[in-house]
Amino acid sequence: MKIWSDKEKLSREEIRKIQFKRLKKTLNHVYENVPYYHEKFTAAGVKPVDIRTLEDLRLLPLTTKEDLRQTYPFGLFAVPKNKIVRYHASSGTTGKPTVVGYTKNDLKVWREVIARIATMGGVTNQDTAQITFGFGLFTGAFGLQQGLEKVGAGVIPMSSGNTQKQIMIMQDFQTTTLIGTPSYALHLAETATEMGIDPKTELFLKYGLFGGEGSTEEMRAKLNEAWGIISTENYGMSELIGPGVSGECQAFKGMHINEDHFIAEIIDPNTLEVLPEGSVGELIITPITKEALPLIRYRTKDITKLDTTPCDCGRTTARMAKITGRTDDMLIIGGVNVFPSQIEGVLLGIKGIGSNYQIRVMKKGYLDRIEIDVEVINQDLLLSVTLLDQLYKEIESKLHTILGIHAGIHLVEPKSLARSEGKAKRVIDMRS
Ligand code: DLL
Repeated sequence: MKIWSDKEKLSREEIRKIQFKRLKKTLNHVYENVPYYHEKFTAAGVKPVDIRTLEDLRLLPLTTKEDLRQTYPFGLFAVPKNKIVRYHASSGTTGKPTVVGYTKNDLKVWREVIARIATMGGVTNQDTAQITFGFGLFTGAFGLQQGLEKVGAGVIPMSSGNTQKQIMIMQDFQTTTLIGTPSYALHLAETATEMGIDPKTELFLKYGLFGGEGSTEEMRAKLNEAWGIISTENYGMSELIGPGVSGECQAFKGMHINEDHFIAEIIDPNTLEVLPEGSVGELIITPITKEALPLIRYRTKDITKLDTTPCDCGRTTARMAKITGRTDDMLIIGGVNVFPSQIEGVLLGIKGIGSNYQIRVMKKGYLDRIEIDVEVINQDLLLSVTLLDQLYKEIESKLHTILGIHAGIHLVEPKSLARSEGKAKRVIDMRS
């Protein structure tokens, strides 16, 4: 099986050497060019010169989404705006998104790390890859597109939705590689069957590259069976690059981290102490080649563990295990990140509804669905179809603007939702 880059086969010592050199460069870059980091380092009593070994990284303060929120939109950018050639964004915890930027070189790095992941998944220039992630501010689609093209695959930028058309194109273009979330891939297989097309024998898929949301081994087995494919998983995050942080090879022993571009640590999310290899904890990532937005020790909030033992595939890079959960309350709805605080922000800004609400997350077939019960303030409103419809539409469209997804809204009688006696349990996730 081909390995895209020699950088994936370096000795552990060589990897650490490269990481340290690039880390030092990145630290100097942010210290000199991002006043926010300069102050943050000063407050922590540390300067780039104090970092003398790779292990000294832990002396540096962690970065969180809150830091990005406070400096919205461009406060953590380390280059002037005229060096930015691309913007993307992901969900913030409130109404404003988290904005990320890329220089020309950042895009080059992005293409490279995706090319590696695509190769791990089996993709070559013989393949036709259909991207079902949404093209737009989300990093998933554009990120994968460029790297797949670098490998030489023929990309079909289908974007999200239009499920029946996706199947038609898969059939007519003889798509061999499916790119998307695992839940949408299952939905697609089901839809093909409903259309009277056997996904295994009447379509041409060989590979699935899935990511953007968690999945289980059971789900992989279902996907492989339904499509007759080899599926691999990949992981990433907008703040760090988008997809491309890590990807799975066909030894299926975890996702290889592109360690010449990212340093990974695992911390205890409560004490914030760095944990030894193999421990389960929160993943912290420091990108070490990013020019536009080099975040230092970014708290991903994702729970996993690391393994640097040799892999059967011949790559020497550390592998991260499947994400088993998050340390915050972020929900992932069909690959879209949703914070309950975003929903609350919208609801509390709408006249005519109370402050009590309940969010329910469920599966409809293989797809995620979010339903929100909201109390109206005035009982009489429930008697007027016109007013009710207006209110419903207002809530629906404001939530769609902020979340980027459609939620099912149920307007209910005043004081009909259960009141909590302690911490309000606003979210019921019925998916697991
Ligand atoms: O989801 C980037 C991406 C796109 C990765 C497409 C892979 C494929 P964000 O929208 O910023 O970026 O969401 C990042 O999604 O912190 C995880 O909680 C979750 N996530 C991403 N990949 C996986 C995965 C993209 N393979 C957040 N398993 C992350 C579990 C994942 N969770």
